[in-house]
Amino acid sequence: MNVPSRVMTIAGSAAGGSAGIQADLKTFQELDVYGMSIITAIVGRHPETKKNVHAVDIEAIEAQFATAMEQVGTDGIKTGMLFSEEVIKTVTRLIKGADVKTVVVDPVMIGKMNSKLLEDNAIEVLKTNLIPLATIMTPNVPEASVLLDDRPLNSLQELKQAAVDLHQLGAKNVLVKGGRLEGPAVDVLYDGDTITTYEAPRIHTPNTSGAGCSYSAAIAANLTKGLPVKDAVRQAKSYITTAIEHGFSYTEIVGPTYHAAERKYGEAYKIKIETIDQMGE
Ligand code: PXL
Repeated sequence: MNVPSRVMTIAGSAAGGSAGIQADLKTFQELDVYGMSIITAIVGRHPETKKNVHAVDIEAIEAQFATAMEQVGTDGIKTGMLFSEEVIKTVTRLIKGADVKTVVVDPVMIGKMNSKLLEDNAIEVLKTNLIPLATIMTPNVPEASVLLDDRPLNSLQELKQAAVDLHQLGAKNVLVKGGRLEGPAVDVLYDGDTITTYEAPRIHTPNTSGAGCSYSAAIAANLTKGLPVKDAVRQAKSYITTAIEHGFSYTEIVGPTYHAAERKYGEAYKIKIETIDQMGE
């Protein structure tokens, strides 16, 4: 029997189903990989206490990981919300012990609804411990800026420089996602050798909750299928752009991307790709 490749997400639970673990698992299913989840924190705002991030203890994280590895094993790991220094150290240790080929690190820091998903004192261990294990890291503009000591990033040229500089942290590939800038949504990949840009048209919609999670989950899925990094990113960018185009909301609150969009409507977006050897427009 032909079995799908296996991908594990180590991330937070987003109760509304648009982001975090839930977005990752929906993406994995759409891309026909076998998904597993290790929950690092539970995000959901209590109506009275207003508490939004509920910790999961280290023993429970280790237990989930051990169970998934024993029952299934994995071809790739994607990390999302890790919240604390202690969780990052644990996850780093677990990944190191797992001997896995594909590691996608999405350095999640702040949610769309402004939830704080990473403690300030955890940024340093993220940089020094976990990022060096990454096959690819996938910061958005605010995350890239924080990882570069609050460097302002306002142009494509600055994103290219950011990708090159972030590569020093030790990830094999750096994808800086430019969706938060104006104009078309251009992402920059640096592999230590060449810069590749991926351009999709800007889609004007408020319903992009979980887009970053789903994009990096799609990259992880594609890598475990054996696609080279550049193709894995291109196909993931197309997948997420189609999902964003068909995003929707059930309430007044910002809604999810539509994970099934590409399956239903086909690959709608031909992503424009340019590769250059060195910095330059
Ligand atoms: O979209 C970032 C994100 C990641 N992970 C979890 C989240 C969110 C946003 O709310 O809740 C668990």
